[in-house]
Formats: sequence, C-alpha cells, structure tokens
Amino acid sequence: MSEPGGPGRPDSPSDAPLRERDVTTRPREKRERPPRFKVILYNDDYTPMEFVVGLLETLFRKSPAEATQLMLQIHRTGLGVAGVYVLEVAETKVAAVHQQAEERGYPLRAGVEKE
Ligand code: TYC
Repeated sequence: MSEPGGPGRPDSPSDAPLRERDVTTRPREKRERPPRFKVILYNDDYTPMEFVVGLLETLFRKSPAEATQLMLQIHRTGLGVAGVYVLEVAETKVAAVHQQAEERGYPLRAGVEKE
C-alpha cells in the first residue's frame, strides 16, 4: 500500500520540507483570479451575416446554432458579447476580428470591456 498523495507530496504542512513550509504568504491580489474582459462585437450595415457567424464559430468557438443566434442578437440590438477572457486573450481576439474583417473590406468592429 502506498502513501496517500504519493512520495514527495506530504499530507500535512508539518511534513513539508522547510522550503515549502516557511514561504511568505502571498498578497491577496496575487492569488485572486485575474480580471476578465468581454469582447464586444458591434453591428454595422455592411458586414455579411455569414461572415460574422463564421467568426463566432472559428474565433469564439460557438456552435453553428449559438453563432447564428448571437449574430442575430447583435444585428437587432446593436452589439453583443462574443466571449469573456483575460485581457491579453481578449485583445488578441479583437485584433483578429479587425484583421479578418479588414482583409475582406468589411467595417466590422469589436472592442474590450471590463466584466
Ligand atoms: N447587420 C449586418 C447585415 O445585415 C450583419 C451583422 C451582424 C454585422 C452582426 C455585424 O456584428 C455584426 N448584413
């Protein structure tokens, strides 16, 4: 029978080697989950619906049904949340939306908003 947790993974802090026991407590902000940011897609009159649906499927990993519903919601209301990510990922998604739209001459715009 082997130890629970296996070798090198002590069960109680008192079993831990000095380097693991005596670490300084980290400040709260270092342990909290990083803030999340919404990627917003904006409606316009020129970007084709199929192109927006395709982006929502490929870049934002929506199912075909979800992508279609979200595109229509953006079309009707003016904007919608394509996804929620940590800041660096959100900014990368926005850049990818703009690049792919610009490559085809579409005016589609996206932005980042703190959750
Ligand atoms: N309004 C566009 C059209 O009628 C479709 C569209 C939907 C464009 C969502 C942008 O974010 C958007 N072709």
